[in-house]
Amino acid sequence: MTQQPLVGVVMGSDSDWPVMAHAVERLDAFGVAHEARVVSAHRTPDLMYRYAEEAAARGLRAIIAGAGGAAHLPGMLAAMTTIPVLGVPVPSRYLKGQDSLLSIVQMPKGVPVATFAIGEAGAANAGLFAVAMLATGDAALAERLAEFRAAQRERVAAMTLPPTS
Ligand code: RP5
Repeated sequence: MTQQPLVGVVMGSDSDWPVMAHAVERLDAFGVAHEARVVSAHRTPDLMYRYAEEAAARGLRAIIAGAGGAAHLPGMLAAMTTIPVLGVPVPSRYLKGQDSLLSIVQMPKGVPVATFAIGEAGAANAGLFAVAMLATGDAALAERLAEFRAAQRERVAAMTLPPTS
């Protein structure tokens, strides 16, 4: 996207991309300007610090942050900016993302992170949530969101099930 990004999608590693791409796909589908970057809380703490510090001045309105394991990226970003942070727990190898979920959702009071479901659904919903946030101040985007919901409703309403034997 060449437009000034409104949503930053960040993740702790390129191994998170197959999950986090689902957030980016939703932003793309709604034409929301965004950027996607690898920013690690523990491997590149200086980069993370700079990203959070510069986010507001660069015009970001929301940050979707995905991480797995001891997933402190969303919480650390939220600690350093007042831009809303949407946390996506990425499935981890041994604990299947339960660790990521608890790390992100259990923020002590004072610094919120909006936490989504583990994995692909969470990433997609974080993208949709960012769209919904921006749509509160953008009538055209709100209309596209309403159309998306209507299409989804119709698709589900038309679902049929195979007969039982
Ligand atoms: C976290 O560690 C990342 O968010 C990723 O989910 C996890 C594993 O990273 P890699 O070892 O695959 O780079 O920082």
